[in-house]
Amino acid sequence: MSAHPFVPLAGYREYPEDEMAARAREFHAELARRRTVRDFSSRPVPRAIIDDCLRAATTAPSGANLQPWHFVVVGDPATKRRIREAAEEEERHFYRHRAPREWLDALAPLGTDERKPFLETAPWLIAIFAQRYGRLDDGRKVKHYYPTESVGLATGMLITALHHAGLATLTHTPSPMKFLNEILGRPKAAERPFLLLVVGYPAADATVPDIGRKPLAEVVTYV
Ligand code: IYR
Repeated sequence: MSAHPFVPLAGYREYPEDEMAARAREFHAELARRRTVRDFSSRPVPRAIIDDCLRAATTAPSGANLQPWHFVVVGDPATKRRIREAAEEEERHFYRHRAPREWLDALAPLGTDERKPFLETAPWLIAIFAQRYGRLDDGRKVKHYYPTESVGLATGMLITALHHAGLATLTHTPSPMKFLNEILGRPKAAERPFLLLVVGYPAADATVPDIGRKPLAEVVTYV
């Protein structure tokens, strides 16, 4: 591996403190409007917008900067249908047999069940894979570090970017998700499906559960 030169920190910007405070406040207000949506419109979303949001996601920090992620963006109706069918099969098993009572109770306020029509309705599904290792051009393996953490960070940035652009998302985690490797032709040993992000406009009559976020005092401790 060749050593990289160091260059000046050109992108960093410092703001006057009052401006910094306003930016922090406004950014929170924008993110606080984000809601996970389960009712999607079929209205198309231009691919260029998805690409820019993916560019934003791939700025995430990652272990040794190895960027251990792969995003499969699915717009093809036949592939979306296959994903829906496979996910619903897993979910049927989850809701009817696999989920313990305690888990079903925790999900009750969300009103979820085994039906996942949004997997066909929404214009885009983004299947996010975490790579345990990558490959050099000559085929040799390169071990990745902290792939799960890295992909979690990139996914958070992707959700933020999509929300900022004016799109709705649903973080969907059918379990197990190995069918995504099969359907999308991703290598099974190297890549683990991390989650399936449903992306589009909310349906005109979309509703969301009346649930909130824990207050800061409950989730933050200063020492
Ligand atoms: N994967 C199932 C169940 C589910 C689990 C959690 I944790 C959620 O926050 C929501 C749903 C489903 O998608 O219905």
